[in-house]
This record gives sequence, structure tokens and C-alpha cells, in this order.
Amino acid sequence: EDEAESAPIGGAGPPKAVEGACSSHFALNVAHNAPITSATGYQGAQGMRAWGKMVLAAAGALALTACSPTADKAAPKAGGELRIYNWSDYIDPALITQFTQETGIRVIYDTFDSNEVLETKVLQGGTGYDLVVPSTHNLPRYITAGAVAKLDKTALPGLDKLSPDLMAKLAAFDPGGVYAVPYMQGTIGIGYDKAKVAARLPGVAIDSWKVVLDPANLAKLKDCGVYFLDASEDMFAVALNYLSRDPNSTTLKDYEDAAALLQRARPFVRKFHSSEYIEALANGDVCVAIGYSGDVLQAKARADEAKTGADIAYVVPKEGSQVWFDVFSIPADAPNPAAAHRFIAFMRRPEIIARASNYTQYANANAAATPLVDAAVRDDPNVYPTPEVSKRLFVTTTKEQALLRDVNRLWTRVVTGR
Ligand code: N2P
Repeated sequence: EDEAESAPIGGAGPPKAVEGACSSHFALNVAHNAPITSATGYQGAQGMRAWGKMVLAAAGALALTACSPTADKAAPKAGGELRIYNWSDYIDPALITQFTQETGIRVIYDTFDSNEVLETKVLQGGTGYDLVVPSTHNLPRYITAGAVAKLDKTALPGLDKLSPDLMAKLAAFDPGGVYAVPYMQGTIGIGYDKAKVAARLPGVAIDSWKVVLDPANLAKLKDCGVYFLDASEDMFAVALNYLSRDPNSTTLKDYEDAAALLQRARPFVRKFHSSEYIEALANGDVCVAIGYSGDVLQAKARADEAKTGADIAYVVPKEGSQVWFDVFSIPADAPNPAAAHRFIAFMRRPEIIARASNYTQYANANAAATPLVDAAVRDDPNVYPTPEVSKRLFVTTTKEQALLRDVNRLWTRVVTGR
């Protein structure tokens, strides 16, 4: 079990809490040196958990130095501790610091990088977390299992400001928004190093899943490094769609055919991993990755900033892809649900969630925040999809447990090559 693993760097001691640091510069420095463990199967989040803890250790260290607190004196300080389990590379650490300054609530922040890892834990219970961030298509299984708590809407002002369009989409998974509040959305696509790919596939337009799913192309890209997400449902949705099957098929045969397609691609894939590709693309260690939109855009930003020479681009292939929605939800056995509500309310504030989008390069669900998001982010169709891009996007629906088990078993065989 992953709890037994220790942090690759930064020590494996007890989780550190943020204590009101007044600088966010540590965030980039730490991110650039993100420790990564190699991983296959569903173990991919370990390096990221360590990363999360290390970011907060850095924040705690900074808190000891030049600090001029700007906490909102009017808001009552609640104190206590909030344990968050969120996706890696999915928040500006400065926001956590600000939350602590304003509320007095210490934050312990761990990260994962796949829905499969999160779901296994939350459905088992006893995670100790107060706040988790599943994708909408996973949420109904959490609700059915009684694994998440009903939200106290009186503690969540501003929910009426959420985009009606998006709320209608969420209603399919959580009617009435009883258990979840949207955080961010994004797509799955291809992240690539323009020069390296052009050199290996001259004249080929990088606008099709063929680039990363056709062995003839993959054979030419193998030497510069290809990564696939280690995310069973996400990857099957993409593969089924590419095969012109229903990405939400309930027929096992469709998944077997998709698995065969992925097995043919497998010899050319250097690693299945759901977060390491950010750093790998930025550093030029890989030239292609099937990845999440904002993560690829973060890779581009890191490469540009560090002048690594990698010129990274992201594309939603013409055959179409998945758009996903991640939501805040509170485990049924959360030790401090009041603090979780406080954090959700904090993240709903337009100026706060706009900063979150600026950092992660994912669109948020708060229409009032859109004008506050950096123009370069909000006008990027890879972040806020245009109607043209939206036409190509599909939403993943919820699988029954039995099908999910079979699909996950097939995925393990793809990853392990058996
Ligand atoms: C964040 C990954 C996006 C989450 N690093 C995919 N649901």
C-alpha cells in the first residue's frame, strides 16, 4: 500500500502544515524540481503526494521569515486543521497560504494523479481527508456507496453564480448539487514538442489521435519519448472514440478491442504515468504525451520560463476527446467538514478562483471570475474551449461497478503488457 512509501526527497516525516507564508515564489522552484517516482498500474500518485507535502514544507519554512500578514481581520478565525487530497499541479500553493492566513486553519495537502487511486481510497473510507476532488463521472459511485457527505449549502455562499450550463451538466451526476461543487474542467489531448515531432513526422499534421495511436507513427516517435496517461477510464474513452465506438460503451467487447489497440501502441510507450509528463515535456525528456490540457500548458510555461528549448503545444485531436469536470466533495467520515466548507467557499470567490485558473491553466466554473482570469488564459481555446472545439468534446458517463472492474483489469494488462 502506498502509505508505506516514503517521500523521494524532502524527507518522509509527518505532513507539514502551512502556517501563513507570505510569498509564493517557492511554488515554482519546488515544481521545477518535482520529485518523481516511476510508476505503473495505479501507483502513479506517489511522487506527487510527496511533492504536495514538500510544497507545504517549503511554505512553512518561508513563514518563519519576512512576513507581513494580510489576513482579513473581519473574518472569524476558525483554527483547526484541514486535510485536502487534490490532483497534483492543480492549485497555486499561494492560495493555500492565503486561506490559512485568513482562517487560521492549517492545511495538510496531499496529491494524487488519477481518479482510480482516489476512488479506491475514498470508497474504502478512513482516509482522514476532509476534502477530495473526483471527476463527475466517478461521483455517482461515491454517492451510492455513502462515501461522501451532503453539503451544507448555508455555508457555501455564491453557488448561484456558477455557470448554469455547467450546473446542468453536473446535474446528471449529482442532481441538485447535493454532494459536490465544481472546481475545474479540462480536456484530454496530445502534448508535443513541435520541433522534435516535425523532424520525425515531416509534413504530418499533428491534429489526429493517429499520431499517438497508430504504430507506424509511434515507431518514428519512440526514440524521442512517448508517455501515455495511466488512467484506465480516460484512456479507454479516448481509444473507443478513436475506434468510432461509443466512448461510453457498456459492451465489454468494445473495451477489449480498445485494449488491443492500446496493446499495439504499448511497445512504443516509454511510460504510463499521469503527471510526470509535465516535467518530462518541459525538459525535453519526452516529445509526445497523451495528457490533460492544463498540465500540458503548464509544461509549455515551464519550458518557456526555464528556456529549455522545448517548444510545447497542445491539441484536441479532430476525432474528438473527453472533456472532464472535477468537483469538490467531502468524505462522509471527514474529521473537519466545517473547514472543508470554509475552503470550498474560499475557492468560490471570483478573485481567488481566477488566480487558481491562471496557475493551473484549467477553466473554472465561476462565470463571474472569467473577466478576472488572465486574458492569455481565458482567450486560449485549449483552456476555455470555443464552440468549435466544444463540438468535438464528449462527457464520460458513470460505469457500473462490474463493468468498471473488468475495464480496470483490461487496463492493468495494457500497462503491464500481459
Ligand atoms: C491536474 C489533472 C487534471 C485532472 N493535474 C483530470 N481530471
